[in-house]
Amino acid sequence: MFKEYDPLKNKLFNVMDKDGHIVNDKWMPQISDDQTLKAYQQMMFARKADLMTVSYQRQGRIYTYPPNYGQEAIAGGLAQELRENDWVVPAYRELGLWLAKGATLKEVFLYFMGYEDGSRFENATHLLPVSVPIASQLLHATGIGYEVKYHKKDEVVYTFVGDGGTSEGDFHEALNYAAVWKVPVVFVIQNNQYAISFNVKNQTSSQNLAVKSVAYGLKSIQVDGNDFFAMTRVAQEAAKTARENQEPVLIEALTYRKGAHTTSDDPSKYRSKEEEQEWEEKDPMKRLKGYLTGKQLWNDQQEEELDQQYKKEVERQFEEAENYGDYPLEDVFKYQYSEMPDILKKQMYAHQKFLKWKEGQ
Ligand SMILES: Cc1ncc(C[n+]2csc(CCOP(=O)(O)OP(=O)(O)O)c2C)c(N)n1
Repeated sequence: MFKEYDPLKNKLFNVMDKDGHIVNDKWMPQISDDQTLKAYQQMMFARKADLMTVSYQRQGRIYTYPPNYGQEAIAGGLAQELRENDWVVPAYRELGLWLAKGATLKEVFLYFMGYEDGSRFENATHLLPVSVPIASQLLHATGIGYEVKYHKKDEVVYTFVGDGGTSEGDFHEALNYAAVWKVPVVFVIQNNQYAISFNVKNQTSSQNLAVKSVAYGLKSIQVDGNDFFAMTRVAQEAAKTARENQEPVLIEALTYRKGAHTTSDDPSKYRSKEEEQEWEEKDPMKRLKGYLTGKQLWNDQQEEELDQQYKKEVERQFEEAENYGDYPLEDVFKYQYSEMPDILKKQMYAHQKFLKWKEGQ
């Protein structure tokens, strides 16, 4: 696969067209109808949760949120390969992966409500917290990959970055180190076309983002990230390369952020309705639904019923998060070191004093 879709050939890997027809049978992944349907339902849940979270933020009930709307097939496909002991080292736009790893929506809500407990996943193993400094997480992933290899563990590390993040030095350092030391890390670029308002066309002079792997000497592919089957197949090939050959892989998944960058952004200021419409036709949910309905595995009525169930479930978890209780002041300072250094203690006491003074005003 990596030879046939060598990024130097600038050839996009896809399996399914925009209506859900299989157009590249040779590379259709091994996946049962049941598993495909289950994946679709999980993607539906992620989308429902995502849209409702934006709405909660608009109601002033959550501070901020980076929407995943339109990017669901990337997590959907990768989740098919993800094992319990594999690692997910995310940026901040990987809702589907957090859920696939076993984080609860309530934990995700807590994070975006500002609670430190939103980074403490009760049931998710090997899931790192959100990383906001762009591309910094790639170095952490590479370090984890080195440890995994050193101790001969049967684990793969999946890490994520946006198109804008490929211009950070950390991206290049991580790829170089990973390729030199041959660590089992799968780097995923979620190329959603924009770094806030900055279009990917202005981000690089390279013919695509996957090709950046060539200089460092690791395998890579550019894949249609809105095609669930293409993502699933790429995930299978990448996991095999990482797990069995102990080699890193770079995946550039082409997608489109249908929502805003975060809830503080207004995309109508920098992109056209025509462009949004063009991508609407390639929507990942619509395409997979087309496939499932074409095979009579799913219909609108089932979708409506499940949508209602999911709505209730999202509401339930949101209410739990909303009633979580007071935010402990020391949490801001507590988690930076295993033992709090004096300089932080001083800051904490100063802040406590300030809050007391403010109360008295
Ligand atoms: C090191 C660093 N510089 C700048 C920022 C501010 N910032 C937050 S998101 C963002 C754009 C990131 O775009 P991209 O990597 O394409 O990811 P996306 O948000 O589209 O998923 C920037 C510049 C940051 N968080 N970290």
